[in-house]
Amino acid sequence: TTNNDWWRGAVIYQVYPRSFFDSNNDGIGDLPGVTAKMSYIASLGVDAIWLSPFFTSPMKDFGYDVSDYCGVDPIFGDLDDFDKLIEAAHQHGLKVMIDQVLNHSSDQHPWFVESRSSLDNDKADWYIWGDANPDGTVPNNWLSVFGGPAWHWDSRRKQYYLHNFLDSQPDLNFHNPNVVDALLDTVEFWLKRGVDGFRLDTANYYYHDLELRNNPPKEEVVEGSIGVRLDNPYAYQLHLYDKSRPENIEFLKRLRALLDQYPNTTTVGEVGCDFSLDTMAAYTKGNDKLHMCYSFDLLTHDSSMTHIRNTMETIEEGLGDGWPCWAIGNHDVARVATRWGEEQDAIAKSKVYMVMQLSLRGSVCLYQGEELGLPEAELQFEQLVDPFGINFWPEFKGRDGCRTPMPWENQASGGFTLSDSPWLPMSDKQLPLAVSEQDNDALSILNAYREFLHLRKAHPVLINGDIEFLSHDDTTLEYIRKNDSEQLYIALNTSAEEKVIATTLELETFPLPQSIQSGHFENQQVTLPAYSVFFGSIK
Ligand code: TEU
Ligand code: CA
Repeated sequence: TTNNDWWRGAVIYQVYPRSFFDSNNDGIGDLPGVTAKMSYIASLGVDAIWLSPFFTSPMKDFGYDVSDYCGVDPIFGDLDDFDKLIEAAHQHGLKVMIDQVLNHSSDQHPWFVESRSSLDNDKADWYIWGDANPDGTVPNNWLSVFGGPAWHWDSRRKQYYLHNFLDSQPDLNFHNPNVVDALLDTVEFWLKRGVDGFRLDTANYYYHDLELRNNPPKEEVVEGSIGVRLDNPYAYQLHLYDKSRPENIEFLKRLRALLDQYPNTTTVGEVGCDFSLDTMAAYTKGNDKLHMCYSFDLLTHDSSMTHIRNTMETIEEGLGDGWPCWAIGNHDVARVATRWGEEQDAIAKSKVYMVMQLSLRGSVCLYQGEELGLPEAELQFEQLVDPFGINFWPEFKGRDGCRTPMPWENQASGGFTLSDSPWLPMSDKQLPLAVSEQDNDALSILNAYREFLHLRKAHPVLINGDIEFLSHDDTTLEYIRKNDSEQLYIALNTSAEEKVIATTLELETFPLPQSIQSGHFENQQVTLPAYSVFFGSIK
């Protein structure tokens, strides 16, 4: 790989700034807090940071509702703090990617304030306005991801506007070229400021069907298939018209042309839809649209190796010269140690998934706290702040449980803040896993991450090698990574039982760090104790 494609196989550490480190003790993490912890991030051995939104925002969706795309919200600091963050990151050899929420703005954004003010202002069609039916009902059957119809009545214009998310997050009208120009200007603003790339929020939502056709019902509804809940009617529609429209391809090409003027920059698009693997392929093939995408396919409740193998094989078939990126956790889903773990063995099991994620083919997004094996925080209804969770309680407890502050130290405030009231409480379940507790424990999951990330760098086959799957059952998986200089055999066991796999390969044990439970090879048999992995060099 040349410097230009550092992103192929990069490990991207996602920082949720509100919950990372609070530098001024107001209870909310901020940009100087991220800068203060830069050497910790660098100590992990990751390549880049993805910063969740820090832009000016009324915070109805905690920053995913932007009211000034070129400003820093005072809660997080100012532009000067941002410049310092970039500088510190670059000094540590880390790239910085920021989160662009282009699909929708806040309803407080001046563009929307103007758009809603009359039927004939300059920005009248910068958002998606639709007339009521003669009986006053909404224009069509489109639904909001966060519950209820995707249309909200505006009494001044006497029209509905479209919002795929909260009604305080109106969708921008990408069919209007002025909107696209204005958004690309904001992207360029940050490129000029020295960012190395973007995570693109809801990258497949940008265009809607101009005819406003109804979405058809979905034939088969699968639990958690795209991170959408079965308790939400949204899951029962096939989303053919409200998002994932073909016009998006041309927009992504324009976006890419802009990025190509700034060498060594990259994008990772978030893709959430019913045909996410095809969409990821369509968006990344040809190296003229997005660099990478991630989907919700590994953010679901299905942790079986059957599902993982199917996902990987499907993407490998469709992707061509495109490049995938995998996330097994983020700020939208229950923490992976709880979602895929069993209370007792969560850490041992998480280490196996860590090795899996870092040895499959593709780049990796690693969500803050995953390296600590943090379980989902348990919150009471009264403690919730996520509107999505509040809407769907108690079937769905929302996204606050994966967003509680990072435990830096094992004490009441978690070393996150000196304030008595952090914006979300510290989780008692997480404090024993604080950074300070794990730092000096050679066998901790934190050190396992560091050691394995180091090993990954030392063996580029794990980054750029081809992948070939051998056998699997629901809890074991074998595969080979292969490039011109190295061939590695990998076997994983995510079950609590010992597993034995027979092989005809001639293997030489490839030593793994002590922090990772390792299997062994003898008489053409790979023995995998509970929650272990085995690596062999193929002779
Ligand atoms: O998420 C998009 C998205 O599809 C999620 O709403 C997802 O379905 C849900 O969170 C699963 O639990 C992005 C951001 O990652 C999310 O934080 C924002 O709330 C959302 O867009 C709106 O900007
Ligand atoms: Ca603060």
